[in-house]
Amino acid sequence: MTETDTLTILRYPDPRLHTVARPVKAVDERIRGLIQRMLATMYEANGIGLAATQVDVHERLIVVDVSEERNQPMVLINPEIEWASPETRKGEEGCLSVPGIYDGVERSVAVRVRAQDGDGNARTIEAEGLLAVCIQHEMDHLMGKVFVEYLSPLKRNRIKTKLLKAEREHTR
Ligand code: GNR
Ligand code: NI
Repeated sequence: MTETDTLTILRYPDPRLHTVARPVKAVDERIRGLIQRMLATMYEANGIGLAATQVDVHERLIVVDVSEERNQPMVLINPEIEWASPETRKGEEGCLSVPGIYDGVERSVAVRVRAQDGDGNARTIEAEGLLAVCIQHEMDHLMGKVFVEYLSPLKRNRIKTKLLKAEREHTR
């Protein structure tokens, strides 16, 4: 068994994070390979989700695993929100593309999502709790939206400055 290569995760404020993804045309070998690399990248980074946008692939594909044991991978291709609960809750979020930053975001507490799985089969997912939050966070990425855009311009600018400085110091 050979290890799957991981991918580089784009970091805010990289402008490519604001690209709107296009639908996946066919769940073929290319997409299956991408799914495996995205899962390896998510697990290596200890994330609970990853959107293709974050690895500079602008197609509607996300992977998620909110299980404690990290053994319940979920693949959502061309996901669409069918229903979102009017009830919302503010919860602490982080993002692999915004390392070290955590802040509150208001989200629907439950969603029903229509998507294709890794075999190209249509399915409907009813999610609540952390899974619902994660799916909404990932679907925002596919629309070119990063969670810091829900924060005040002041907070967002502080985050931008902090990450650019960290990047400069790392590159030096
Ligand atoms: O790993 C992640 N944790 C997380 C925690 C609270 C709300 C959302 C997330 S998603 C994030 C991984 C990531 O950046 N996905 O895009
Ligand atoms: Ni994210």
